[in-house]
Amino acid sequence: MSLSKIATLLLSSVSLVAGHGYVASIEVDGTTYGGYLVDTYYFESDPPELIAWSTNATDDGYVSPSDYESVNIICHKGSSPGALSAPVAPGGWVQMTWNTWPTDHHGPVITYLANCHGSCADVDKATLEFFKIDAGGLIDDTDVPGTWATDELIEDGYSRNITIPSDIAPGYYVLRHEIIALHSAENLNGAQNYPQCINLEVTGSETATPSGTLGEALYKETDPGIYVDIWNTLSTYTIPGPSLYTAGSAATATSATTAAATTTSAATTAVATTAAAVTSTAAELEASTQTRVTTSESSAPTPASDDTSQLNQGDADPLDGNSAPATTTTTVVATPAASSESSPSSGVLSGACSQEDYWYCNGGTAFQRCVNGEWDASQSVAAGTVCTAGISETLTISAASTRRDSLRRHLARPKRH
Ligand SMILES: [Cu+2]
Repeated sequence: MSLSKIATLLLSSVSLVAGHGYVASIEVDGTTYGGYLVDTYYFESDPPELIAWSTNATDDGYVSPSDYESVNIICHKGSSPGALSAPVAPGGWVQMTWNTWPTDHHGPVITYLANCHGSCADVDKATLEFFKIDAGGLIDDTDVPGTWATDELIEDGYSRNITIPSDIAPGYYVLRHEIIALHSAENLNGAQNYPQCINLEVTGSETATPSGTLGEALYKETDPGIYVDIWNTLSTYTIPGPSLYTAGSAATATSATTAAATTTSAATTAVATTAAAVTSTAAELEASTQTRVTTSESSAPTPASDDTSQLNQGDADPLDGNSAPATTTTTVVATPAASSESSPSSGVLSGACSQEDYWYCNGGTAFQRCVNGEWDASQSVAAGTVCTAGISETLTISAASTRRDSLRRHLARPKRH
């Protein structure tokens, strides 16, 4: 063992209290693969060959926004490609499981693919062009700081399922999976990115070759989904990075007007999804492989009940204010193959519904009802009230928490790392 490694080992044992995480195992179309156990393998002279990329992030640390234009953001600090790759069919699935995740490190969970144009084992990571295939953001902001994709991940045993687009051309790809922790993101350069990469070999004979974005161009430190105060109520949250690629869509979904994308997973049924009812002018489509639904990149005015007049005391919040135009929301309803209802949390629903007379509360501020098999028009809740987000048999309306509440929470929150 080198002196530098010993020094790193000593340092890392000191900083273990940080208690972040890394992807410890990966399941691909039913086969389980080991992750790069950075706190072990980094210190071994002959670590195992893996599909996972190695890193030197032995402190379980993160990449800062100030590092977004460096190679560190691509697959974490000091990363090198995995020697192996896992075969996966178009429409197949990948489950990324973290060893742990701190409950207060709320934020989006995002996954990309990039074609290696040959083996990924010796690819130059700086040439990889990533397209987004899965993203979860703010699920429900009823109770600040809200329920986030990280909270879902923790609930699901520190894991997230990702569907490979069903039309992707065969070849070797890097899958870049990432948590962005936003608990300090009200500060410029306060977000924390935790990227993790693995190699896949997409099989089959499909033909789609979505265009992508270089890792060093994915984010900017002032992106609205990066520099954001989650300790205040958010009327919307913009998942960072380029638009989501969905099978059958153009590579750049931002120009789509109306599209109906249907993706059905092949052979496996465990996490097969059907994407339906895409109605959009712009933006982010996100569909997780479970019974999640999705938000959009649309902006909406701050709810009228949110009194900003007195309590906004210099508390910089880039999403505050009423200047953002309301735009059409994008909704992708991900439904398990076994059918049934999804549980949307944000975005206006349209089209068919299966649970007659059920209510859908959209982000606490608007509601719809399933009438004659279709979602009716969205209506706002009364000023000063909120509904409990999600689909349910009864619509629960309660008094809105005030700005003062969230400000107090903001000021009283514990010290964070
Ligand atoms: Cu931390």
